[in-house]
Amino acid sequence: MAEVTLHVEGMSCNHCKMSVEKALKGLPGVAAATVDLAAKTARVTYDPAQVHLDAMKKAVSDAGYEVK
Ligand SMILES: [Cu+2]
Repeated sequence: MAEVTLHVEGMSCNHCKMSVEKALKGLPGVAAATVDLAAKTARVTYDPAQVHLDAMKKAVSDAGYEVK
């Protein structure tokens, strides 16, 4: 398992936090996703053999937020 911290723009409330976490956790290969609203980050634990950063960025942007 690998871990990455994404910088996510556009999150303002707990609903946003849930949306981003849900979007990331919905990807095959993502084991855990934890958003820190104040820090505007999402910490993702994932299997690099199954999922790549591009897919995470796309999932977050599809949910309406932006990975910087
Ligand atoms: Cu919100």
